[in-house]
Amino acid sequence: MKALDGIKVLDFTHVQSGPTCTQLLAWFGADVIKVERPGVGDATRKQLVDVPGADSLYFTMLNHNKRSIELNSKNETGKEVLTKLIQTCDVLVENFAPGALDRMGFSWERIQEINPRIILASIKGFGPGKYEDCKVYENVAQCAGGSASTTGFRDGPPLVTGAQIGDSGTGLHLCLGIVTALYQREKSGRGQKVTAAMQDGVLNLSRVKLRDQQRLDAGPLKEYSQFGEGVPFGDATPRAGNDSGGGQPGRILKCKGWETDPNAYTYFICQAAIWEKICDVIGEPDWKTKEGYATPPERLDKLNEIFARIEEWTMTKTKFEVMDTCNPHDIPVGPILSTKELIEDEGLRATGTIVDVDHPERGRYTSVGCPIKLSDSPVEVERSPLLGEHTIEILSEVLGYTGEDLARVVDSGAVGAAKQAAE
Ligand code: CAO
Repeated sequence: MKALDGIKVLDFTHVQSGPTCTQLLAWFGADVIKVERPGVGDATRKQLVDVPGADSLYFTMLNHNKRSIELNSKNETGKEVLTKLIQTCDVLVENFAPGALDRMGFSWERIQEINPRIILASIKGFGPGKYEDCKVYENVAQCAGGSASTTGFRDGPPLVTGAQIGDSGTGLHLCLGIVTALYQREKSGRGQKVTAAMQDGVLNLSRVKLRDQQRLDAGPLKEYSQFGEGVPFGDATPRAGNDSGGGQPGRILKCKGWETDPNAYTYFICQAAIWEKICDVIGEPDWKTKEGYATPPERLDKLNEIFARIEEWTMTKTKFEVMDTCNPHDIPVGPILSTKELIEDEGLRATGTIVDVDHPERGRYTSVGCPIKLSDSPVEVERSPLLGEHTIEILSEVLGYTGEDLARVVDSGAVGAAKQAAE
């Protein structure tokens, strides 16, 4: 038994943000039916192709455990099938450009008429307002949501991060909205509209930077290295490099081998509670009691000096040796792990967070499994569907088309290559 057993999701999503959300729903046990344009499908199937003729990793890694139906939602018979899907499903998830669903003839009002219990969940780039009609991709959201202006070094340009906080981050937000709406429906009996704007999702994840924006009114941000360097603050939260910027100062420091290995670094946190242990480990026992070093507020204008001394020590060790030495003392450190190291990580494989998946077109590939673990709803990662692989199965088993009626739909051309599949 899975947590979302019995929940049917009409998955009208594409690219990354929406598919991240529906993949999670599928992993929690929902029957996710991905609707794709006949002969074309989700654009990512053919983006960043590494195995000619096979669905790309971009697609396969975002669409596990789903079924695919090819359906032209602008064709009359296609609209009939879509209407039946809306009648049958509990949730419709979409991340089309603004207005696309309305242009297909499926406004929220129409969807509610068809099925008052359905939850319509949408991702858009921006919420209501002057940018509501804009198409948006990941990095636009990172820039518009406060992440880019606060990422990078003070003397460099704004930076985007590798973590897809705009797309996958918003997918996560939407997923939470959907399960919450399903929970409310238990009591109200009604569906509702759930929206998550990518700008809002990034802003939510950048919350601490808005905290710092307001703290600026009370004076300089003493936890930022800029303070110790005597550089005045402007009127907005600055980029702070690798400073933690929070209550426990931290930095990325070089480890043994940094000259040739771009990832021979560790994150090192000077947690106040274990300051004395840090002093012992790095060979500065006098700092435990020395004036200007003994308490956290005293240290704030000396962070560059303190981290330079700690780095002298970390540079004598590999990032894993730093971890092994610091962990027994409860000193919070973290090796900078490369994607290669992560994909080979035995621990992540043991928990199912890194999995190998077999695929008929591309063979075996590695993917990221479900990062959320439910003790009563285990996840088995299954390969993504081929384009239209389940068209006939969905028409007949889910929607009940049989005999001449099924032949009529298949012959109409609304469901792509289903004809060949049926034969
Ligand atoms: N049958 C018939 N038509 C279909 C269809 C189907 N099964 N599926 C999609 N279409 C049509 C849509 O109706 C739309 O047609 P109209 O423009 O005539 O209304 C058309 O395909 C294109 O859809 P789109 O505008 O959503 O796609 P795009 O590639 O032009 O834009 C994107 C992509 C991501 C920029 C846009 O969808 C968007 O802004 N989405 C919201 C924000 C978002 O999720 N961004 C993150 C994407 S991941 O980086």
